[in-house]
Amino acid sequence: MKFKSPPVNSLSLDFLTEFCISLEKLENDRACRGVILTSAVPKIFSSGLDITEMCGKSTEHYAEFWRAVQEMWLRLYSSNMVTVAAVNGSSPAGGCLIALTCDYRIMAENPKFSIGLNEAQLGIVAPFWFKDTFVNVVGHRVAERSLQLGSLHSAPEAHRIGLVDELVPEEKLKDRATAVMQQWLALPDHARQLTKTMMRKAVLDRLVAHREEDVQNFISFISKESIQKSLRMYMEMLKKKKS
Ligand code: CO8
Repeated sequence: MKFKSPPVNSLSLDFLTEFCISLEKLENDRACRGVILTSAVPKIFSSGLDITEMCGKSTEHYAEFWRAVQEMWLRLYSSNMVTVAAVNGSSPAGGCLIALTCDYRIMAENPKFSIGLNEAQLGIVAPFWFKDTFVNVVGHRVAERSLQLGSLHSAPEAHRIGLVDELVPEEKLKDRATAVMQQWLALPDHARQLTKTMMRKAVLDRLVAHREEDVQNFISFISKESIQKSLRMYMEMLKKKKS
């Protein structure tokens, strides 16, 4: 599956809705046992949640948007398919979450590409299920430091801390992702799927049990004037960086 929502593959409500529908179709297709996620936008895997969806909108909109973010994560983290992220560009915040949610991550070895949960840099806090997914990949200490600092790690550093499983030259990314997929698909589906469920169930169950509470937390947090101000300043900073 190739993300193609220029300029930066930000995760808007439309993007998330289409992503979930596409995933569901693949999930229900018995002939499809695995999916490689990558980007058709040069230099960017995904810029994370679309910040404009979280700025100056109604409470109803925030609720709908946040449910779509939850849905994306729940579907991907619990997928029966083998999921491989071929990270061919920068991947902050929600983009990093998509990669973390996969079974295996391969990143293009370009040191200019960065990946991480940088929410703290925006003055916002990564939700508990972002944090849980991160901890499950890199361990508690690395996650704690990286989350508090809102670190964006260069590709080599991401590999060093275990945030991505391997680095390959960009032109070899597709072939390597295909080879990894073949390796994972060589196992019997039922054994692999049950093992995946065993490893991920507690974290999945936690969001399922607190889903509505999590929506309300998001709404009250994002509606705060101080948070809105931080997000507006961040967007302005992105625009200024350009000029
Ligand atoms: N949302 C909306 N618009 C964005 C986003 C985004 N995430 N990222 C970039 N854009 C826009 C830019 O403002 C710019 O718009 P315009 O052309 O109108 O000026 C356009 O996309 C292109 O951006 P750049 O010029 O910056 O493109 P570059 O190729 O130079 O850089 C990057 C690409 C590296 C992706 C850079 O744009 C960047 O760092 N973006 C910000 C990424 C980021 O910090 N995302 C975090 C989003 S928050 C999130 O995912 C989790 C939130 C959890 C919520 C918890 C609340 C309780």
